[in-house]
Amino acid sequence: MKSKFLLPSLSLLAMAAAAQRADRPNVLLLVADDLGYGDLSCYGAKRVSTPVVDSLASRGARFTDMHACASTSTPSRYSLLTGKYPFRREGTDVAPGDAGLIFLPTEYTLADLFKEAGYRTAAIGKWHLGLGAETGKQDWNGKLDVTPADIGFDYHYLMAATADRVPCVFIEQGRVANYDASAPIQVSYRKNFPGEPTGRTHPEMLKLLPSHGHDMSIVNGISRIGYMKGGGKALWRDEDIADSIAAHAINFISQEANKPFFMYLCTNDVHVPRYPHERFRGKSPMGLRGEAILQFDETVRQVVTALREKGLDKNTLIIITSDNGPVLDDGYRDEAWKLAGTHNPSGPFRGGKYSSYEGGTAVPFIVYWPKHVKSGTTSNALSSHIDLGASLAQLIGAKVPQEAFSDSRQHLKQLLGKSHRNRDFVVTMPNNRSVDLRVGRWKYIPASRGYAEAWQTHIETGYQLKPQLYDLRRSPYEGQELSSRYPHLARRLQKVLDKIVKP
Ligand code: NG6
Ligand code: CA
Repeated sequence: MKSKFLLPSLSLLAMAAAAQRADRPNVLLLVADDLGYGDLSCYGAKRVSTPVVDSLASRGARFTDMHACASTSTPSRYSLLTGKYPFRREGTDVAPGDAGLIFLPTEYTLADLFKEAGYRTAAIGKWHLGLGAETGKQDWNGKLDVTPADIGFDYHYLMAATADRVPCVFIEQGRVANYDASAPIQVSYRKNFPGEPTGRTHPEMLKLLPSHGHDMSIVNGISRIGYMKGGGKALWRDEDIADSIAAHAINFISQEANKPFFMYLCTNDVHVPRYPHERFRGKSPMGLRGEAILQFDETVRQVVTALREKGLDKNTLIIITSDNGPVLDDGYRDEAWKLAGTHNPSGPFRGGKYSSYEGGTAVPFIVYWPKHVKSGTTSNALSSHIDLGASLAQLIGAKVPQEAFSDSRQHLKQLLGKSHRNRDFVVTMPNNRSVDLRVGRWKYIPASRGYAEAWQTHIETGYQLKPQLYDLRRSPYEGQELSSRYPHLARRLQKVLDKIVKP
């Protein structure tokens, strides 16, 4: 009798679980590089128009107070994928192109989460999180010993670091894509290979000149950080990077369309060197940086069109964001600084990439999922990338190991724009590896060392030898420093921060 009673209810449970699984959305996490809060027309940009992203924003949710975890790529992306602050681990600084994988293979990532839940998972585009077991020891002519497969990604097609760092080749499933056996690859971050031209020795070979740094090996008429030799047909052409990333993303989406996917899709736009495809040339009054923003919008169009054509657009949760704040002169003479005109890539915020100020980590964040996110939502909730891990686990009903996503909190309602409640606090890490704090309207920047203004990039870092306190409700631009007016509050916020950093 008992078993008779149990059987149907078990199968009902199984059916319910299957129904829930069938309803689980694909997740497309699209991360731009150095795209500023003010760089999209849906965030107020006037000198550049991003109609595709704007349309997703207007049919979904647009966040106005979302923060990346750090103001540079490597630490920001490490935290996004692990739900752990970058200051918890050494070796999460901006990585050279020959860095070993910066994750421990045992570290739980968003890719692990989705893979264990039966999703197929992919990382495509800009990586900058290291490859191989050991820095400088990769075999670029064979198979890499440690790859994103070791942290949950079934498929990868990646730039090892950034477009301004060697090796200038894509890595697909642990091997150099389009490998050219006639031009074996050598990489060094210490010294040049005898007889190889560099930006310093052969500026006449360059189609884009460096403004600071970036004067080492020349690939495709652009000098980079680091030295490389060989590559032949495998070397990328900067003009084709965006299309190649989009094509590989679309190809992945198209395979096994009956199985849900998680894709971590990272554009090279709008990081330096900005050298978009010829079809964008002359299309922006802001020159190459403006064209890179147009190209970013075009990448989104290509991928969203593919989703629609496969009938996947309704049940794909699309998140569009950036890894850190913007910079105009990041090392090449692309005239971004001069041609920006009235365009403020940080929007209303002070500082930019590298900064402690809001401009360092305040990023665009758009969530589109017609089934569950109400069209036209604007969320002013104070939010952080750190919560994606716990929130997406909740979304797909997955149980994660206890130590997983340890700094991440479940804010699924906020993520879907159904609640506009602030996170209790948001912690961010600027380039000098100090730690800054937001609690509601208040921004607290502890005393830290470093240049107050980085003269090469013209960015105000906000690093000062005394603590700073700002009221963002009074002005989002951190203008009036209030720590001597509210000394108790400043001390209290320092204590909050101390507890988070050393729990
Ligand atoms: C800096 C580079 C800059 C950029 C940045 C990392 C120089 C002078 N500057 O060191 O061009 O590559 O690192 O950017 O080399 S990020 O967005 O990937 O973090
Ligand atoms: Ca970046």
